[in-house]
Order: sequence, then C-alpha cells, then structure tokens
Amino acid sequence: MTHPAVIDELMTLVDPGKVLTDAASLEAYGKDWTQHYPPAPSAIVLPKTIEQVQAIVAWANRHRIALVPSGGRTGLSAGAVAANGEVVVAFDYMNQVLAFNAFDRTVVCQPGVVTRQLQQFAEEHGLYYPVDFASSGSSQIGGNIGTNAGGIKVIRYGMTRNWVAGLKVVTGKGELLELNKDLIKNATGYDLRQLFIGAEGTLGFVVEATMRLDRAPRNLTAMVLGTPDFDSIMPVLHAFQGRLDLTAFEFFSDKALAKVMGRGDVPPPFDTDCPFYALLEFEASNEDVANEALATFEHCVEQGWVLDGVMSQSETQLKNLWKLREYISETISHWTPYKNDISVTVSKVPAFLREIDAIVAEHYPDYEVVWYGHIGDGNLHLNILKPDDMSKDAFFASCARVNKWVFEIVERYNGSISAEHGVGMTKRDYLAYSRSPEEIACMKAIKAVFDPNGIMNPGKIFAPE
Ligand code: 2HG
Ligand code: ZN
Repeated sequence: MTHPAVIDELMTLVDPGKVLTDAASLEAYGKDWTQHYPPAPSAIVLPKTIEQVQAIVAWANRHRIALVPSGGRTGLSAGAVAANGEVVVAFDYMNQVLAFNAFDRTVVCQPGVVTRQLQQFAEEHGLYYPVDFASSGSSQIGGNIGTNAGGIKVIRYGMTRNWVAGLKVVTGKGELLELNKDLIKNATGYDLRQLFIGAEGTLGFVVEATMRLDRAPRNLTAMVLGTPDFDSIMPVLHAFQGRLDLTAFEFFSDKALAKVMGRGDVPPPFDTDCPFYALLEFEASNEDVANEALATFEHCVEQGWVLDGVMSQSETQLKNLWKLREYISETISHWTPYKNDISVTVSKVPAFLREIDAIVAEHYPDYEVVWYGHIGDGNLHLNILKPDDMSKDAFFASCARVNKWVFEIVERYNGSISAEHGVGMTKRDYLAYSRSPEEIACMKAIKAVFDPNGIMNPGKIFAPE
C-alpha cells in the first residue's frame, strides 16, 4: 500500500476532494465488469485537466507507483482492475465535448465523455457516431480507445480505431503528445496514434480525442431469423450480403434467447422455437430495399436455411428486436460466466465453431454453454455459466483447463484469443496463442519507450515479469 505521506502529496496535485480513499470508492473504482479479481487500489484520483494528469504521472514516476486508467469500467478482461495497491486515475471530471466541426464532421472529446453522450451529440447535429454496444450508456470514450472497442456495427463501420481522427496522450514519462492532428492524410512516418488505440493504458493516458462522425443512417430496419442449425447461418449471411449493405449481422443460440426471455420484459421474436437465431440490420432507405430484404428472406426459407422470421416495422420493434441480442451479456452475468471472445476470418467460422463446440460439449457436459456474437465479422462470444452449487474459484479453474484446448484451436485457425474485449489480466497468459514471441518482444520494447519505469497499468496485456 502506498505510504500516507505520498498520498498527501498526490492531493496537492488535483482539486480539493479529488483523491478518494474511502472503502466504497476503492471497491467501486478498483474493478470493471469482470468478476475474477477482488479490487484493492490504494487511492482513486480524479484529474480535471491535462496538466493535472501530467502532474500525477510525474508523481507516480518519482515514487514508482503503478497507475490504472479508469473509464466506465465496463471492460470484460480486467484491463481496468486495480488488484495490487495501484492508484486508479478516473476521468469522470474530464467529461466534456470541447469542440465540433460540422465541415470536418469531427468532435473533440475529453476521455470521460460517455459513449451515448457522443452518440446523442452526433444525433443532435444530424450525424451519427457508429460504434455501439450494450454498455454505451456507461462506457467512456477514453476506455473505448484504450480497448479499441468494437460492438454490434463493426461489419459496416469497423472498430473504434476507424473513428479516431487525432489523439492527445500523456505518456508514461509524463510527456504530452499530439498525435495525427485530426488529418485524413498524413504520411509522415509511424502513426503513433494507432499504437495508443487498444494499448489498454499500458503506454499512457488518452487525455483528448477527436472523433469522426458519419451521416445518419436512414430508416434502420432489423430482421430476426430462426435457423434449423448453426450451419445455416453463414449461407443466410452470404445471401443477404450479396443483395444488401448490412449494418449488423449478429447471432445467438436458443439458450441465450431463453435467458433473455426469462427476464420477462422483452417480447419474443416469433412463436417457432429454433436452435439458432440471426439478427441482421440494414437501411431500408426506400421500398426497393425492403422488398429485396423480403425476397432474400423467402429465398432463405426455400433453401431450408430459415424456419421463421420477423422484420421490424417501427422504431419500437427495431429496439425490441435488438434487446434480444443486447441484453444477453448483462442477463447471463448473474451466472458468473467464464467468458471467451474469439475471432477468425469469416469464411472459417463454420469449421472453427464446429471444432470448438465439440471440445466444449465433451469437456463441459454439466455446464450450460451460451453462444452469441458478431458472427458477421467473425467474432464469437462463448460463455460458460457457473452451476449454482459450485464455488467461483473451482469453476474458473476447471474452465481454464478446457480453455487451453479452445485456444489451441484458435491458434490453428490463425484466430484471435480476444477479438474486442482486450487482453487485460484474464487473457494475458494466453497471448502467445495469438501473437508470436517476436511480436511480443516488439510490443514490450514499445512499452519501454513510452513507459520506462513500468508504471502504466502493469500486469495488463503482459504477465508481470
Ligand atoms: C456483447 O457482444 C459484448 O454483447 C459482451 O461484447 C460479450 O458478455 C460477453 O461475452
Ligand atoms: Zn461483443
């Protein structure tokens, strides 16, 4: 634990009352949505300005104190967990939209701007911020950048990375860098902006970000389709992608749907029970597009790939269909799931999923297995639910044993052990399944350049040495 005199010194660097050490704050700010590690930070500090962030980093270097960045703490890989006496730097008071440029379609955000705040700001200006996910009501832009957040619209709009025009960062050395200056074209050597995106705060803090906006989508319309088996989902994707520009293509299993139905606050899509469901979305900008979608649906039914389906006819129906998919993660969190967030190239998904499903069925015969995810971009979420009568530690230990085989398959398929949730602490021991020793050595060398004293979120991405 950090010495009280050192914490007193920290208090002089920020506004009065912006260092918290009470038990409730340490508990709340010390963890994210992962349920693996008990939080144990020394203190929470809430800077208001870039200068204060620089002063905090200088202080941490002087005293060799580890800092953990904290946004909305909605992460699922323990990237923002402080379990070892670190000081948490939380951006709740750097939460303003600073500037808007209608011509460039850019918004300058402080890191604590909540994702939905940016989405609403864009809407108020007739534009669109397309990175979206279930946690957009509490996740923050700084955290989205730190994890290169993905979500439900990646198939059309890509990850957070695509929407960052420029960044101001404070490195682990305390230097302020202004990266890319919001340019579209800038061929002046290494693009350091990209290094900080997805770095999980291990290189420095994002203290300002210029985000790009897009034109607002026209008449978004969703379809939920029930399929007779998993193998039918990919031909459905192929059929729709051949005829429409999809903004989303998600899937979930009957088990996932059953859990969401168990809540009692979401209407079922239709009466037919199906083992798998696809949710797709497109802009029905004119009647031709809607007719094309219906014709494709009929084609899929004729081919035997789809058993039943529904298309949204209103904004409310659109929202209700999305709830079927977006509520899954939060709903199953009550079963303390062991989570996997894996990806392969889209064409490999069917064979990949079949192999993983066989391993899972063989080794988890007594556990409930819930599949869902962003299948249109090759990203599958595999959640194993904890039986009520089993302890969390015993359950996670047994899952970790099987996980090795899951990751061996991921490696064989040239896939990723973390498609969009980051490495954090939960996946750091498995990094070598997705990254070569040479790559990992380069990554560590890059970290040493920006953070020579190793104070920036240590133990995340890489296991402690
Ligand atoms: C989602 O797609 C989120 O719903 C959470 O990425 C996934 O809970 C999960 O495993
Ligand atoms: Zn996801």
